[in-house]
Amino acid sequence: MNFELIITETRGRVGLITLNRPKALNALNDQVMDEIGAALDGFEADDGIGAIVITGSEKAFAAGADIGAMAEFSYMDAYKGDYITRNWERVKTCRKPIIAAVAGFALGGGCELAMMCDIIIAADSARFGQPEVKLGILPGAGGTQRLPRAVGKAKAMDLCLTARFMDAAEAEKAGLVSRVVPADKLVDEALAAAETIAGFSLPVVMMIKESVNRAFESSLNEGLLFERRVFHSAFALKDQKEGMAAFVEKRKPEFGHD
Ligand code: CO8
Repeated sequence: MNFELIITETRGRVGLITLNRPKALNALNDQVMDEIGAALDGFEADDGIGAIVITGSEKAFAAGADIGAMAEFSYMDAYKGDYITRNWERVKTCRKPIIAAVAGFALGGGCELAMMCDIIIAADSARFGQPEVKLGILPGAGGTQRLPRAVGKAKAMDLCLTARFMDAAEAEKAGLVSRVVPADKLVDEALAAAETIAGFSLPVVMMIKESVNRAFESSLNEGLLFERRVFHSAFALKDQKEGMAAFVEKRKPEFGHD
């Protein structure tokens, strides 16, 4: 795959996407999002890939949607062009787990892109924020919806209404990120976590992702019912037989990913 604004690599069973628009602090324009979508298409179609990492640079995961590209938009440009859903939703629909490895700024659409992923691992340099209010707009890719689900109403309101940034320690305490690591270890730590995930049964990993996401879409009872159905279906997998046989035989399982 040839891209201009992202770099894609395969590391073992992990697909790595590095945003590569350094002069604009990885600002997310249509081309970047199209390229991320195409990279995800490729990784999803590849049976050799079990998990994906999206990262940016040391200075910025992404400093937001591209302000210059939006500045002269009319309402009809935004509405008719289906601004946001057209290519951003692809991240949400990816069925393989995605880890966001965040160093530096993750602001506006950058924070929202990270929140569309399944796990956020932050460098100690990471700074999260939804500063759209300063531009006369509001978050448009989930900031007012995913952030309160992650950190609660008080902190989400604080970030969206005051535009202040949250550092990595605060983000971890608030529950937005799963772990904080030294900046120079960020990508290695994220790749190691992704490789661990990719070593498990791929269908089970996908079922877990789907089930945890269900928790945000349904009542507890509906979610529990969904989990039960998916749990039962896991017994149709060869990987379940292998996983349990390996435990009983005190050996490492060799998952065949089906
Ligand atoms: N869009 C376009 N260019 C950007 C952006 C951006 N979001 N952020 C930074 N840049 C550019 C700057 O214009 C500058 O370019 P140039 O060198 O040509 O002047 C370059 O990146 C470096 O930036 P700075 O010189 O400003 O670097 P500093 O270290 O001084 O400051 C900051 C870094 C604090 C990150 C600062 O650049 C900043 O405040 N950036 C804007 C942050 C922001 O407001 N983000 C939200 C954008 S709006 C948004 O994301 C809405 C999402 C809605 C859904 C998306 C739908 C598609």
